[in-house]
Amino acid sequence: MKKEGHSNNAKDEQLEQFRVDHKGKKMTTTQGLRVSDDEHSLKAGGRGPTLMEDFQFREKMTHFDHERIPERIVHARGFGAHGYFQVYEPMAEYTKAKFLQDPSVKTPVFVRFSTVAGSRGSADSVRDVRGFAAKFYTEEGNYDLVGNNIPVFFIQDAIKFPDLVHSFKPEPHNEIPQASTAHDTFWDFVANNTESAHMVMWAMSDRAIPRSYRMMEGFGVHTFRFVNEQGKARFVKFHWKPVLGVHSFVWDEAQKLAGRDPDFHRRDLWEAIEMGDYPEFELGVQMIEEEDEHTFDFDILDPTKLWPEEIVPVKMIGKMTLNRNQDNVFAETEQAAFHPGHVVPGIDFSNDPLLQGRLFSYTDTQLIRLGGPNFHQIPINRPVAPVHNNQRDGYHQMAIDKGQVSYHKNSLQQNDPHPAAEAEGGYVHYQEKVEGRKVRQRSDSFNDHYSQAQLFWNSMTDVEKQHIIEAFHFEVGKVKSKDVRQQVVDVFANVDEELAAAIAAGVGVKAPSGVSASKAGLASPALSQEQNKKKSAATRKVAILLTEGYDALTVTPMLEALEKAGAHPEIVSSHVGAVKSADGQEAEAVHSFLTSDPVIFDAVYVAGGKESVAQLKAGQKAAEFIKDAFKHFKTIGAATEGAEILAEAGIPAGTEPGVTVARQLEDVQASSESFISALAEHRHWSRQV
Ligand code: HDD
Repeated sequence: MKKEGHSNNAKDEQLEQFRVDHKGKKMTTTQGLRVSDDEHSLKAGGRGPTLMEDFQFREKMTHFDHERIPERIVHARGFGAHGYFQVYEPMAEYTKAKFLQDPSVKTPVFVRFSTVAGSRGSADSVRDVRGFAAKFYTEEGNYDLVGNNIPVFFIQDAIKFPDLVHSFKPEPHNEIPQASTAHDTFWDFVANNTESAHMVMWAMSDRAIPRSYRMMEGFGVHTFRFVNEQGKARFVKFHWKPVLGVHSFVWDEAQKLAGRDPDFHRRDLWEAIEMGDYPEFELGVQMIEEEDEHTFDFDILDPTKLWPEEIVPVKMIGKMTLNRNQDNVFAETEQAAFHPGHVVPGIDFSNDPLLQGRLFSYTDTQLIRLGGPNFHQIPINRPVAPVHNNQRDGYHQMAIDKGQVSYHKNSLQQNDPHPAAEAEGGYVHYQEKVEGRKVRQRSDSFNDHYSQAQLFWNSMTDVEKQHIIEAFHFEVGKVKSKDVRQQVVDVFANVDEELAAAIAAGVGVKAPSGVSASKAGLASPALSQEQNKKKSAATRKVAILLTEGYDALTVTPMLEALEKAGAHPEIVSSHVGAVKSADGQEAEAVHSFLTSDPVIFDAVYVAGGKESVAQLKAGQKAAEFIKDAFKHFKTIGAATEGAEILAEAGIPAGTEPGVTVARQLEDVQASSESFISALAEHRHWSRQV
């Protein structure tokens, strides 16, 4: 049975062959033998020892003992979803990639979002970079865009990747801390490998605590190449832009969420898809002509540099829609094997030394993680394009390759399978002319570590700057070595003196002196998420606080307004289950104050009704709920007696931004509309907390 939302595309049909539905079936062993009893091992007498003969026990236990595979060395914690991609218009002028030509074609995709540092069971809401890996199942083979939600990287050369990762993973002597860069070794790495300065600025910004996987950008990071049918190449960078806009948590909320709902992001993605709020991302490209390669004040091969959108505009070329949840997390998310080297004709690499190293690492890691060279045959990894070559055997071989011949060239099979000419879709690498001496070196053009870190800082609004400073205070404040803390401050003085002084003030070290003045003013407004905020209440979760005896007239108009805006109200009450209004209507509370928390909602509304409000006051939890939501700059509303809870929470209604109160019943309608407009603002930073 296909679930609603199944996309019925070529990949889905392929996966269907592997799906197993156990409903209504008899239990068997893995050999297909029917099982008569699955409760008792085979014993010599009811109290006697288990017999060696018990093949059923042995099989069940052995399988269980082998259920786990190694987690990913980075990006271990992740969650995937299926969907499709459609191009807006033919891209033939720039690339011959077939999936980028016909707007009527829906190319199946599987996307895996992830955190980077934490283990597979770590919390979703930690401060970290997010992975954004998309697999396009094109008719020319799989194309993987394996990116992050930050457009630059910490290092410039892949040979440093193991060092970087060792520094941010838990420290080896005591395996502390989990899923966090707030410790000595990471900041020691940063201070002594200053190419990381730019990415660290992003990692300390709100980008590293996204509200949802559905509300973050994605970037291919590296410079790739587009090549068209005529063989003309252009440099290209890839962007994913979320249709809902980019939104983040506040840090206190993110930390609380790690306890209240460590699965927040996967739950959010799963539920959005189940409810039909299909996440959408537009794909954009920035392109640079080959002849302009050296015309910028940064090297386009340097992965610690972005191309400011004001200089190289992003052309939106298509849209991805995620419309189907996976059936089995292990089979799909866990076994998905991405690789930046999975390309199709029309997409090629650049000499970015980080990308070049990645082209080795990804297959290598799958060999250990997925147990051998046939991981491409695992259902989620299979291309929808046919596979024919002379690769044979190996662990977990699923194909039954027929015939006598498994080599090339041959005469016994008329040279089949035979290579395809370029015109037949054979992949031909772009014939870039390269020459040089063999050297272990980095180009001098990679030496500027600070200009773009500064550009990022200059592009932030005051609130965003404040959040960055607070993030530094938290992270560097956790570093035990005073010497490392001082080094960090000294390094960031190269980015901005004010920033460095502000960091120093929070982490007990000296502010820098005698550092050269910062380059005045260069900014890229596109980098600020506040300045580019998309206002919408769609898909937001709103807690409606009420209990027995609530006034339904204060609830119905609000529920209608929220539904119209595409938001999702959920009732939080003193108990889970049916709640009766004063006039005998019934509402279903899906949460109690015990099972929920303000951090899982975007806004809170307190219903009116004498009896309900009196009970909420007596229970004390409602005022606490409101206080936290207020502290996290969220929209708060109340009607009639509900305003008493706001007063109890110490919120001066009517004067604070994002707080709407309907004093009279006749105001509820208008107040609901103001509530929706406030909700669309996402946060109310001008609030004094
Ligand atoms: Fe990587 C996984 C993204 C640099 C080596 N990487 C991995 C994933 C993402 C990225 C999203 C998770 C894929 C999934 O969901 O399964 N990695 C990036 C980006 C980078 C980057 C955007 C810089 C621009 N990575 C990078 C370097 C190396 C690696 C320089 C090594 C030379 N990455 C790996 C890996 C992983 C991986 C060890 C772990 C699991 C996997 O590949 O499949 O091979």
